[in-house]
Amino acid sequence: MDETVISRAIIESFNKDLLDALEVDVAITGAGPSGLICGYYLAKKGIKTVMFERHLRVGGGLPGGGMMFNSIVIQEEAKGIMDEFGINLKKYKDGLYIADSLETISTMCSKTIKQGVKIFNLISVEDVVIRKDRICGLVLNWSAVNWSKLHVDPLAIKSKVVVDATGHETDVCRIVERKIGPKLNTETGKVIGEKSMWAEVGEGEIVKNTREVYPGLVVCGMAANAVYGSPRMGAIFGGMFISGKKAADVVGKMVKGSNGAPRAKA
Ligand code: 48F
Repeated sequence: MDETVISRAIIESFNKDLLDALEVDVAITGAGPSGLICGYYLAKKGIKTVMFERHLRVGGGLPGGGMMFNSIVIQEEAKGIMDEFGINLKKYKDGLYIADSLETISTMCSKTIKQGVKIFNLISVEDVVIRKDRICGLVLNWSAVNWSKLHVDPLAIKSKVVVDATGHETDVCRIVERKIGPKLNTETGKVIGEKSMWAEVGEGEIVKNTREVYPGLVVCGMAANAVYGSPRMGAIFGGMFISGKKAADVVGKMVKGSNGAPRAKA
């Protein structure tokens, strides 16, 4: 086996995937739980979706469970999503379940990729592409370039819809606010910022907050609560999953031309 064959196989296959990502229906920023779930349900609707994750690993805040105790809590309302993914739940008390955080995130990642979503890790979203007051793509760079503060220009992709699933950072919304001004559809036009922990209220409000926050930009997961000024909720994840699924419905209605057929990985 010639080493250059291995190199050629990797370079050719990655380049093909990256070229295929240049024009997509949906580009999701952040492969945490809400982004993964959103991607899974979009691909299931036959919508061409790619995802960019800044870090080496996917999963955002989920693998760490609560304070590194690697379990998460799920409410009854999200049980259907866990069942669809085939993730084991242990009943803790009426209406509340416990799941292993590593089983949860590895299963969600695997099923999302198998459903047809291409996830690019180690790539950061550093800006958006804009046309006539509408977000229509993402500006990307290697995370290593950003972390080492090298002066290297980015590349861009186009998408019909962008999803901000960046969690507490609310990165894409903050970029839009910084570059375009206070034009988000929040009370102030700006990212209001998440409030201190109140699990019940946060879990209730996250679904309402999952919506189009600027033309072409949908926000889900903890980013939704942060942009609209709702509380954080800690290691209970039902709202996060339901938010990801709702985002897929919102985005699905915005994207024209979906054939409604499941998108399977070639
Ligand atoms: O933080 P994260 O897990 O967001 P989420 O899906 O879930 C929140 C929960 O994990 C937890 C919680 C439960 O109640 O509050 O925190 O809303 O995942 C966000 C992902 O986005 C990536 C980041 O590395 C993480 O994996 N990310 C953030 N900014 C960027 C990014 C960026 N500019 N480019 C690419 N990825």
